[in-house]
Amino acid sequence: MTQQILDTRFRSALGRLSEAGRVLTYNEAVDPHLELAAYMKKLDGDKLLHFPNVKGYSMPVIGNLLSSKDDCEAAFGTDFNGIRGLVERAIGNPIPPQVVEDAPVHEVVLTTGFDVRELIPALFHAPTDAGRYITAGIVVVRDPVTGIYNASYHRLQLLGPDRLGIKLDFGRHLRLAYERAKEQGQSLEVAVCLGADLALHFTAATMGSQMPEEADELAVAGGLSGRALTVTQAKTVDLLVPSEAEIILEGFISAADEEVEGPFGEFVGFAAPAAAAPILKISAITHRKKPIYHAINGYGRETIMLRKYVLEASLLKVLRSAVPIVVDADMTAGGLHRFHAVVQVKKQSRQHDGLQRNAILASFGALKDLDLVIVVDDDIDIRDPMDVEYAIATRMEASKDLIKIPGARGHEYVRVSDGGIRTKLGIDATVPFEERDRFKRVKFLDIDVDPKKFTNTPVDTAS
Ligand SMILES: Cc1cc2nc3c(=O)[nH]c(=O)nc-3n(C[C@H](O)[C@H](O)[C@H](O)COP(=O)(O)O)c2cc1C
Ligand SMILES: [Mn+2]
Repeated sequence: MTQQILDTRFRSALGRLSEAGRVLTYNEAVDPHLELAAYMKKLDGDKLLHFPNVKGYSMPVIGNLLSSKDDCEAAFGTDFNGIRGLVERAIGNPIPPQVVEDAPVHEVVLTTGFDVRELIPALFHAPTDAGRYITAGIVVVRDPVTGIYNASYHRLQLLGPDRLGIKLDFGRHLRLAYERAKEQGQSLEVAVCLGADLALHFTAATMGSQMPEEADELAVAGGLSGRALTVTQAKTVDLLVPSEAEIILEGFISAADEEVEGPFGEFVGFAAPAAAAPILKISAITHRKKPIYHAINGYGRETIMLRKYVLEASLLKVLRSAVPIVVDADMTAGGLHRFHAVVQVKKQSRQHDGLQRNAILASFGALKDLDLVIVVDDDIDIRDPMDVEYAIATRMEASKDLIKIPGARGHEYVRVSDGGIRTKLGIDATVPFEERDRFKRVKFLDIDVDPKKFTNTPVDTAS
């Protein structure tokens, strides 16, 4: 287990991204109405985008913060294997937050006369959306029954100067806390944190068996980075909030108040329909003197990248103990880092034949939302989709190598499924151990290419 301590604070991460050349700044004026999010979509999956000049607002906006492997590695200051290791240790080794008095997020405190729509450059993301949304807000709450702190992302539609529509899916811990408060006849105090420690961004995106209800997500964030998250008492609600966040919206969700929210384009690529949603009433806005606003496109790479390494770490933890020939796994981009996995195995004897299929079954057991698992041998580059397809083209025989598991449960947002019920598919693209030689790929000389030695001199076709 890694003992590494990382400085995952938001501004430290931004500094590392700049140093690594991972920031693209757009200095011209940009419209938060559709234009900014369109740039994020066009340039998705690569560098962090920085917009210092947002029309109508003084706050700079950043987008695509963690939308690529290179950005995640630069932001965390360790490679993706390191990130997976940190995630793995986090839940079992929580570090309670440390309460501090000196909180940059309280440099400016507004409790009256504010209008969130004028202060925050929340984007109008896509033309089919219902309005402007805060999308990278981490909602921190203390469960009214258990007293345990929870952190989760929830999109927030701007509905008035101090009114936000909040999307609370069933099965979420925040939903549970809200229902419990409702039963007690009380409203639920919350704090929406923007631009917090990246460790908190990761834990807030983690759910299900990877983040059980008993887990205090502020402490798990500390466990992830290896250092306590610093927190401070909020101004108008009885909650501890990350002291170094960029912006915090304090408020409460009242059981009596509902309004229509949506449609909004979600991670699966479709727009969720309009529906009644609870209202978050803002009681205070606090922020740094010069806050940086973070935006995430619902249908964009960052939404799904926030979970990629968490899911891979969970998958590998199960697979390595259940099926030790498993070497590595990748949750692919095309499968939204959630629905498809490529699993790499290393067979070392005839007795290992068949275990690749056990790995398929164990994968489906490990991650509920997985719908497709492709198993390949250790000479296939699982992070190169062409190489994975090569394995399918040359090593998979459809009459024998497709494993179908009908009627299993996946993600309810996948519209082709029946409310989440779907046939899961395993593809065995491995070679039987004894036949490996027959499938060996031709190797060429591993030569160093010096681009300077190549010119555009045309082929002489005259003589
Ligand atoms: C960018 C982003 C936006 C999200 N938006 C919502 C949302 O609007 N409503 C919701 O219920 N879950 C949303 N989620 C999912 C939850 O935040 C996520 O599943 C979280 O881990 C749930 O936490 P919990 O296990 O404490 O319930 C979003 C996740 C991300 C990464
Ligand atoms: Mn939780």
